[in-house]
Amino acid sequence: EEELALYVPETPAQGSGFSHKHPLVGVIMGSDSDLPVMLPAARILDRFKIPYELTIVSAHRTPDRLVEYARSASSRGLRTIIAGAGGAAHLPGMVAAMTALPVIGVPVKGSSLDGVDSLHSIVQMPRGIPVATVAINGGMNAGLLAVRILGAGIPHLFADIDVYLRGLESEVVAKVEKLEEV
Ligand code: RP5
Repeated sequence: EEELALYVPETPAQGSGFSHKHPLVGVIMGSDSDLPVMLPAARILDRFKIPYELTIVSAHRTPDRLVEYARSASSRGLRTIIAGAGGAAHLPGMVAAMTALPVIGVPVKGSSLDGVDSLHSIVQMPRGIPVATVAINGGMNAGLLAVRILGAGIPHLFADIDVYLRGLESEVVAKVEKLEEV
């Protein structure tokens, strides 16, 4: 069982070159039932040694907590927020309305409408308030997008992303070579 209380990963910023130990990315979700979808985002941040925090903020069940979280995010040192929610998924959009930080929305697949409800709720933001929306259950890509947002201004992180991409390339090349042996 993963600990859901606000937490910093085991290996916060070691070797990453970040000068402070405060989280740079906020990973939030509407319910603990979203955790399986959001954990891949956290694992990506672990992999790139980016300090983050992970917690539950529900737009509907904890509206005051939502306001407090979003309003304090940038002054607490966060640089981007990943927000996942299912159903009538207002969390990412409401957070984006209350902070100037970039917000990445993760539509979580619910039981009745297969996540299309969540996708539409998150992606159809009104003019002026953008949310960068990833695929339904796209937690991993949300993590990678957060890394890219940070990496654009941090050369060694930018280089790490390139190494990651070369790794993906090598995996496919290895599979191609294996297929040629068949
Ligand atoms: C949303 O409602 C949450 O983000 C979750 O995806 C969905 C169901 O929540 P639970 O009833 O499982 O707590 O707010």
